[in-house]
Amino acid sequence: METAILKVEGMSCGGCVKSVTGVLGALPGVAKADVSLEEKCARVTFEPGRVTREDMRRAIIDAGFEAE
Ligand SMILES: [Cu+2]
Repeated sequence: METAILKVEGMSCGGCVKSVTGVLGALPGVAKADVSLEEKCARVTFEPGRVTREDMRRAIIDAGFEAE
């Protein structure tokens, strides 16, 4: 397992945090996603080879937020 930390912009409440946590958690290969509204970031534990940072970034953007 590896951990990736992505910056997430555009979250304004607990509902946004739930959305981002949900889309990340739904990606195959993601074991765990911790999303912080205060820190504007997502800390993702994942299986390298099954999912990439770019997949995570894309999922966050598709959910309507900004990610890098
Ligand atoms: Cu919200």
